[in-house]
Amino acid sequence: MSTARTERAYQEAKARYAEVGVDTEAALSTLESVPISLHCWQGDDVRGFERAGASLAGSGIQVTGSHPGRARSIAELRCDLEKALSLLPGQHRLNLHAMYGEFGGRDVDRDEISPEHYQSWVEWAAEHGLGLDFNATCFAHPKADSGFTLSHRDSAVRRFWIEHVKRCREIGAFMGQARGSACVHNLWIPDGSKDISVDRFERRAALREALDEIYAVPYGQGNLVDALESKLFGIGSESFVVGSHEFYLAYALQAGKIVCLDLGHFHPTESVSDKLSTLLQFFDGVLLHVSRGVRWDSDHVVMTTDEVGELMREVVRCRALERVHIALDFFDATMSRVGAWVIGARATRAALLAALLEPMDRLKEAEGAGDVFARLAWLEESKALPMGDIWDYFCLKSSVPIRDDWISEVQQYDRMVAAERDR
Ligand code: RNT
Ligand code: ZN
Repeated sequence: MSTARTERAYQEAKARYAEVGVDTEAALSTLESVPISLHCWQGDDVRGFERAGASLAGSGIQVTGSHPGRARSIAELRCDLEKALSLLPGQHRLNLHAMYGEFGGRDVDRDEISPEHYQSWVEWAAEHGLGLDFNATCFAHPKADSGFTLSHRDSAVRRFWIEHVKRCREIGAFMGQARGSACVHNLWIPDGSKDISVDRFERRAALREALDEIYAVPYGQGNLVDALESKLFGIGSESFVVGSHEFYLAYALQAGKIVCLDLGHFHPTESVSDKLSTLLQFFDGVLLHVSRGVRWDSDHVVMTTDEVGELMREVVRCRALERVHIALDFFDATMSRVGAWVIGARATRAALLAALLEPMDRLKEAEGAGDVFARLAWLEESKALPMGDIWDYFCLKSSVPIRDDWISEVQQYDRMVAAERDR
């Protein structure tokens, strides 16, 4: 697709949108500035770079596939991220898990990590203009093998994980300060049981107490935002999950924290997008883990599904772009890992563009007048607007490949990486 054709198509599309009261220039400048947090763990199948070598056993999350080319070192992961970023329009952040520190071949246990282990990530992020987000890693560790961490019945195990998360918050605040942009520290724990539990109250009381201790250390909101991620069930926690949605909702509200909504962590018929307009009444912000669950919390690569579309429309309709932190969360080892990042991040941003291009004035007018027919008609008509031409132009202006040009770039990189890494 030539530059001239892309520009011509954009001008026509812009005029078409103007007819329905949508300013495409304004939409594009907003789209450019909204950061999407890229999850580092898609690059290496959630393994991390600790010396002991992590296994996900007992963690309730599962990576499947054996596509060649997994990143085996920080250098390889950065190289893959750079490739992905070169194909992605708009601003990004990098979302790190604690197990991705630079430990220099030493055994640094989770309760011993400190900011120095993440210094090189801060430098790399600065070089690429990325903000940083962070996550405690309360899984893939012998002390998590029982399926319990912060709510473990043994206080020594609880203490270990409390220390880990406290350190993670310190590291997050360090990253936020260093990058001049608040770091979102998200806490997800696998705690729960496969079968029916009779001490739900005790486990939740233990979690509550652990969280109180963890959050007792204050960090300025400008440096650190604390988020809590609930789950409905996991492998090995089918019957009981300590950190349920209600638990964190109540905890976060009284403690001044925010909650993380992962698209794969609710009943399949439950609408996650509908929760936004409620949460935004009571909380400063919301963290989104944009994911795609297929029958369960399978963490498939994100596509522009109806669900993602509806979620982004709600973010825009709630005028909450400043308060909603958009992060990706999926892991798929059946295909090019760089390709998976690019599909997911482009799909998320394309869904956001579609939301920003919604003929809002027409819709509001119809709704305000009680004209439910016109509202529905406009919702349908908006689907036929030429969004693809606006997206192509956005890619052009962002100096990333237009249309399908990025597919062959990924394939070429993938072949090179596979040849190098899996000999
Ligand atoms: C697990 C949660 C969590 C993880 C990452 C690796 O069910 O979704 O966000 O995917 O922390
Ligand atoms: Zn998640």
